[in-house]
Amino acid sequence: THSGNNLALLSLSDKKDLPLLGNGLQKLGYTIVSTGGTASALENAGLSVTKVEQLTHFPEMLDGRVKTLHPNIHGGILARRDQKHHMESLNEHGIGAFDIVVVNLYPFYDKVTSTEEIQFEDGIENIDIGGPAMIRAAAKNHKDVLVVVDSQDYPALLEFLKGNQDDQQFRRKLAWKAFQHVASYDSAVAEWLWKQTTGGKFPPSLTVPLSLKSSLRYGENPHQKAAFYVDRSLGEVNGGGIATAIQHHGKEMSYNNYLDADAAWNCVAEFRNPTCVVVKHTNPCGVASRDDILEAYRLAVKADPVSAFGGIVAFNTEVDEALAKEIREFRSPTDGETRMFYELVVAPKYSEKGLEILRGKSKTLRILEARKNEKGKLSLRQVGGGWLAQDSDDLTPEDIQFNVVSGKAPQESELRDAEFAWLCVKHVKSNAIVIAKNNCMLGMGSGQPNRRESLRIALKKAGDEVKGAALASDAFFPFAWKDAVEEACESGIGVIAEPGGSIRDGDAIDCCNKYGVSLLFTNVRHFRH
Ligand code: 93A
Repeated sequence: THSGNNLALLSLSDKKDLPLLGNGLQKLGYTIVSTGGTASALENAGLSVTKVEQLTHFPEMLDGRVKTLHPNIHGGILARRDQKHHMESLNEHGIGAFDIVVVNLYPFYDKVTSTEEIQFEDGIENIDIGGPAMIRAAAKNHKDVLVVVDSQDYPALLEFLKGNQDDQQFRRKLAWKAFQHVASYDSAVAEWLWKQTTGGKFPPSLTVPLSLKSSLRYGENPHQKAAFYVDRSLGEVNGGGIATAIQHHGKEMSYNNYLDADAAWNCVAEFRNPTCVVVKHTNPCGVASRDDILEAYRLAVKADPVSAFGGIVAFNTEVDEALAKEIREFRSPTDGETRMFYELVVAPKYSEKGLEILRGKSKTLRILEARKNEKGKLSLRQVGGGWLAQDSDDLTPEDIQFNVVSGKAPQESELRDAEFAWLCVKHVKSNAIVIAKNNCMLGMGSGQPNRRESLRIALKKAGDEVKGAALASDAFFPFAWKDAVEEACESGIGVIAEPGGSIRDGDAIDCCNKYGVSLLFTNVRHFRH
């Protein structure tokens, strides 16, 4: 041991596993010093504790705003044990040196993101000042002071203390985590204050509080190192999305798994009816909505069984026993024999039985339970030397109008198909074309640098089923005659939905009128680059 005092300072808002820590420290002969609430909790657990006031000879004051901000506390944390005059100063003032500092902060994130509206003053009071000061002091002096900010690290701390070997690596790791923790905390405060002052107007303040979730085995390719960070600006309680999904089973999530799961989950979560989405390389290659989710699943796979193999399957309904069995047993429609293989299943819920059956499908199958992304989130992308920020694209068919610009008006069922295709096309990489009918995607063309090529791919996939189907295009057609619009009309498409806005809109309308196809302008574009 370093100071010989065996003194530990504990100040914890979140009392999780406090008895475990307190007992462990006491057994190892440590004297515990604590702030009011933490001291009470320790006493309730039958442990003896010294109150901070006994060291500071000062009551906790200003409603607790000043509790630990005192030389008798900070001197005991910051003194360098290898500097004689530091230790002499401590002696002179009767200050004991702390070996361990365990602090977690006022729950600021949870407070300001809780579903109940809170007063501005409440937010302010939840900004912890004394806690970060202790954490930073201990982290600075980590050579001699162990700093812990996460209850998950209690067992490792106790193990470390039991051993006789000092390990500076362990201490540095704790210090790194401590500074990470405080930095992310302060970012959340800054972000909240920015929202309070500007009402959340664009451009946003970019103190995005990221905290490391996990390091990944590798990035998009095996030669790239990678890690995954969680955006804590929404709080752990309310933030949905893939970052907060629970993994119930399967191999470790990879970089590409996260990308694909995100794409699949974002897409499926936008549908109201029971829907299955199959994604490959971030593009939906099968989408189907049905009252019967089993049927939706089969149709989504059948849309493109070759691509679906090794893909990501997403549902917006619970995966129950029947659905899990279907996922386990379903054979590839290409040969009717091979059982379908997937990287990952993501859904909002699993029944106990459903989960058990899926677990039995394969050891590697990743099973994720996710909550819906909040709308109005900031989307960030990196370019060389900077970041691009934009609002997330939250518009769905319910938010927009499908204006009939052709002579012929679509039938009610065609309009439904167009809306379905429109919701799909938003999730496909540009240039994006989707062909759909009867709540099922029949074909899609994605990522081609020219729209006509995307159309041809989509038409080829849809095959004969294209007759009377709806076609959605994420952006307008620059040319109509002898180009994409005419090709679509000739294929037998019943209705086309596109943003409109081209100088040749007139050609597109004339062309649709010639072929008796309905044309809808949405005035909304859904580029996805
Ligand atoms: O209000 S503070 O910023 N002022 C302080 O001096 C102080 N010291 C510890 N908040 C302070 N704390 C925080 O109190 C800790 O970070 C911890 O979250 C909490 C523990 O209080 P209690 O032990 O009374 O529950």
